Amino acid sequence: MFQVLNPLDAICDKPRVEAICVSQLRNAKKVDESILQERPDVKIFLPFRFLFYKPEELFKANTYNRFLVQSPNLSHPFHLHGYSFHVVGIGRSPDQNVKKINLKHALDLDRKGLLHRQFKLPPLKDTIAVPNNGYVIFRFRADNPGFWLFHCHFLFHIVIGMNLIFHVGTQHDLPPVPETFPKCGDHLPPIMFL
Ligand SMILES: [Cu+2]
Repeated sequence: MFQVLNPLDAICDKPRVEAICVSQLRNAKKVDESILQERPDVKIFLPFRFLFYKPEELFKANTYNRFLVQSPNLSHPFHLHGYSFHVVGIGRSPDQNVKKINLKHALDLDRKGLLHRQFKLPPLKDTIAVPNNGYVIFRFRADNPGFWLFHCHFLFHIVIGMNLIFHVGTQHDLPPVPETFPKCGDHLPPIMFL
């Protein structure tokens, strides 16, 4: 008997014997209560998708389309710099007729309270697999000023645009640059082999 962590089917709204979702793990440490309030200060929806080409578009003579083609079962391991976040929900649409979750549908589900969330000691992570055609809900307190990269960890997805920057605070909130921070001129030119 074994259990799968992070099942690809993303059925995470009920306990299962054969699988555990990350959102069902419990944090062994104390969780900041204010993080768990029903309404967060700011709610951000971040939809992303792949562009699908018809074969005749993809293989058109004298063109080189720069987007990737997605395999249908791919989940995207999103990683946030500068923070850990509490994972409170993972899933797919509860509407069996909806095969793909888009922004409009996610907003609609959220408004109706149908996006499953669990607030009992949600685990702390800095990377989470976003299920294909599904969603992840996480929370963090934006108290670390800076410019923080949030991106899919497949490097070939970063280069086609699956990444963004969270800008937290203002220039005024940033600590001064350390005096020992490397600058131009700190390195000698490379040794030349003749
Ligand atoms: Cu990806």
